[in-house]
Amino acid sequence: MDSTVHPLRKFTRPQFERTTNCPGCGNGIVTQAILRAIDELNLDMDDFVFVAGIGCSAWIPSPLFAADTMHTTHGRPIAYATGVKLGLPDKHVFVVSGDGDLTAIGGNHLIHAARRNIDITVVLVNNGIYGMTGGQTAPTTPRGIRTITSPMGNLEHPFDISTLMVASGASYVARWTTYHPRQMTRSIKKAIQKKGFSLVEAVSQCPVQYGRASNLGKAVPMLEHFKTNSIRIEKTDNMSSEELDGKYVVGEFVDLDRIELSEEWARIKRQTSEADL
Ligand SMILES: Cc1ncc(C[n+]2csc(CCOP(=O)(O)OP(=O)(O)O)c2C)c(N)n1
Ligand code: SF4
Ligand SMILES: [Mg+2]
Repeated sequence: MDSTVHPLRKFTRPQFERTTNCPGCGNGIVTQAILRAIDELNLDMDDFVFVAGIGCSAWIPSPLFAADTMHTTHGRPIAYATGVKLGLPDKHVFVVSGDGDLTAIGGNHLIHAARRNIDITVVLVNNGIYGMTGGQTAPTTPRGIRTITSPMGNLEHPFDISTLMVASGASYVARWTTYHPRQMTRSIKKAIQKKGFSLVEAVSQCPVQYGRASNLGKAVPMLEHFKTNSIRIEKTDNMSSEELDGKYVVGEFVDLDRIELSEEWARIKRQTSEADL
């Protein structure tokens, strides 16, 4: 093999030589974590359907990945993915989209997909902002952070997405930052293999919008910020909310087995067709 060719290049469409990401964007690290997970599991891209919404992170699979991809509407990738999974239950249905897409306009789709426990894998890129539209406050923007729509600092509390997903009924939930690419890859592998709704929250840097408005700066200081402020979930048991303020709690939040929707759907269809005979 030509050593100048990136080992994950085989998973991307040959006509695309560049991604749409700005230099230093965490989306590149998340892209590699997803493709490495597929590579390490020895899975075929033809077994996947990737579904994206609208936003910078939604460009991760579409049109780059050499697979069936759907670039859908803002806030609706989970709804499209639900239809794909029920129609094509043998496919790995994989949603990649942003925090704004999946927890603001698409928030209800997300919690109800977790409640239904449909076998979809979600990688939710949480950069704490609406990156693509110029850096507006999102439901994930930390308190006090300046954005173009909160120039005096955000007054609102952000969602804790991973905890929200556990409470909604997801079967597998993990959170890592882009400072943890190996752990993120391992969790994506588990999420793909899990029969049920699984979500990996990828806390990621947007140096262009988030970094600029909040004065956190460029990619490297943002990665250092993730490194310094991350804490493993196992160590948080006796910590107060004040001690956890500003920290990124990382690790596996849940890993369990529950009745899954597409299998139940297939069972009912079988019963109905047997009753018709
Ligand atoms: C119905 C609808 N509302 C609003 C928009 C504008 N819009 C496009 S992307 C986006 C936010 C994207 O933020 P996020 O999902 O966090 O992705 P990021 O760009 O940060 O990766 C918005 C508000 C749209 N395209 N469609
Ligand atoms: S605007 Fe931010 S999230 Fe979007 S590609 Fe650029 S750095 Fe990444
Ligand atoms: Mg975002």
